[in-house]
Amino acid sequence: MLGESFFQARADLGTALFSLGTLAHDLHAPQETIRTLNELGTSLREPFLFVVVGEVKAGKSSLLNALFGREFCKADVLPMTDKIYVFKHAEQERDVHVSPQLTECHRTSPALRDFNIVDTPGTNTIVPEHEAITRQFLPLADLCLCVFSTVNPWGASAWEFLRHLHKTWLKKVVFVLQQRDLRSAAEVDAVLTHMRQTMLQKIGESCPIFAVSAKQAWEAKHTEDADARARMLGESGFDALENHIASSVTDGSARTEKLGSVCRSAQVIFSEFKLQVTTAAATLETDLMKLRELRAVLEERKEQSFRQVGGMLWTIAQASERTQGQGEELLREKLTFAGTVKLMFGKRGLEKFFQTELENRQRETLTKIVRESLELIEADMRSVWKQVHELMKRSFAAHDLPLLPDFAQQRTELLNRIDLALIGRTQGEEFQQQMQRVFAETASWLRLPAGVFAAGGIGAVLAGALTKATLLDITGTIAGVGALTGTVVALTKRRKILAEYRRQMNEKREAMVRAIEDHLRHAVQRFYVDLAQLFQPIEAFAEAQKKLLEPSMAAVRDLDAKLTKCAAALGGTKASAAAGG
Ligand SMILES: Nc1nc2c(ncn2[C@@H]2O[C@H](COP(=O)(O)OP(=O)(O)O)[C@@H](O)[C@H]2O)c(=O)[nH]1
Ligand SMILES: [Mg+2]
Repeated sequence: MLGESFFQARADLGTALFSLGTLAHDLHAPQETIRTLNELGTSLREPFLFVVVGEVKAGKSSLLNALFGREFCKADVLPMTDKIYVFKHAEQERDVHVSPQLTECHRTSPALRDFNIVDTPGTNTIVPEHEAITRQFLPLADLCLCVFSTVNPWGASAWEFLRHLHKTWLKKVVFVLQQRDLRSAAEVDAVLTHMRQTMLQKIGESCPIFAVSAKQAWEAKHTEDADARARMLGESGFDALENHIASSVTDGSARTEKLGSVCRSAQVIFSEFKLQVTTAAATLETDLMKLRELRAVLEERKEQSFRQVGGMLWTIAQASERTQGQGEELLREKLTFAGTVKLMFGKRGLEKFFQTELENRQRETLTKIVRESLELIEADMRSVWKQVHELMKRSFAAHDLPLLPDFAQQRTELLNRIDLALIGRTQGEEFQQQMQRVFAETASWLRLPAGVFAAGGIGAVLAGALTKATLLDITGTIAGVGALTGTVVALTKRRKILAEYRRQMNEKREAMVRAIEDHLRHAVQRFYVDLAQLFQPIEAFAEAQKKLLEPSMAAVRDLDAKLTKCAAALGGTKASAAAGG
């Protein structure tokens, strides 16, 4: 096929441009970029333009038919002297009469997708209009085939036509001595020598010249046997002509340079996309890693908070055990014989004394411990917020790398929102609101009115309420113990009374510690869930983006290979499409 390697390179580049267009679309590239890509693609499809000139019956139409292996120009016994015919590709065959001198022949022949052909009437019959039109085509032409026949190679009109051609157009002219099969080799050589001389004399140029037989070439191209075909093509002189056309017009020409330039433009656009996609992917990877780190830090801090709660509970248990011991001591002292008798006879004095005395002691000790511990927990939680905020600032610091605009914008928005939330909570009211939320259940368990936290820290509020509640219902214990004494003989039962007091108090103390533990653990848990929720949107975003980016990453890899291959095939272009990345 004529210009095979050129068309292969062009097809490869076309495919690459198509993929690039798809990627541009996926990445929401600016309209301008998409338009540029479309234009690059369209410019690739521009067909070559071949113009054929020569005298009537020189064999111009036959030459064209043989070149493309298809009979789309009519080779006539009767010369077609009337018109210029432009052969173009179309889905439907028809002739469009543009003017009395010019007809556009729309043909379905696939070769015409890549080559537009201008078949001119003979230079010896040319009218001024024909010549004017022919001259219009020449500047656009990639090749001008000037055909002479071995039958009558002296055609003066052809030389006349060429003499008026601008030097620039002469560079595109290739001379073809047609119908070579009608003469002997020696005669053909003599004609060629003569033509070379005339060329220098008349037009002052030494254009390439080929002696061919379109008849033989046509037959060759319609021969099944490959060896015979090659031999016949050689004999017809066509292979030399076609090689020349391929190397000077299609492959080695300005057209190839144009492909190279389209390829370079595609590489520039691609390198921008590649940088954006790979930066986005790397950013996502880092973001996700930082988020995992953050989660690990939170997990660590949570463990720490739980340990703190454990310590606090131990202190509470210790203190209340101590107070209980003191109470027991007191009880033992008062359970003298007389005291026991008084108890047995129903006097409530002792009971009242115990109740006030022990409750006051318990309250004082517990309030202090609980308040201090809760203040520690609160400070700890506040410091968690601060730490997380610092970590966020460090981990997601802004960078100047080019990112996909949509991606960059969404990511920044999400990060800003987290930042705002973090600032809000590390200082002032929002933190208090969160504490209120976190301890909401504890508060309702203690029957505290809503909004009570606004007044001060959770320590003061909860500690006060904790001891007022029925946790250490000493009254109940004493009453129970009192009831017990009523039914027994005092002295012998003193030990039993003390034991019962101890049992009940232990039970209540344990229940209290357990209840406090439940609530504090719940609050800590909630605090961290709350905190983790803050990062959920950016995590979800990063995961979703990672999935979304996968096809683009694959496209980038594919395009990298495609464009590198194109650049290498077109030569002279920079070795790799990776230039930008
Ligand atoms: N023997 C022979 N005849 C040819 C060859 N090329 C063209 N002819 C004949 O020459 C005549 C004129 O050919 P045509 O292509 O119509 O010439 P045009 O007027 O220049 O387009 C036709 O009868 C062709 O069959 C060739 O290579 N060998
Ligand atoms: Mg013709």
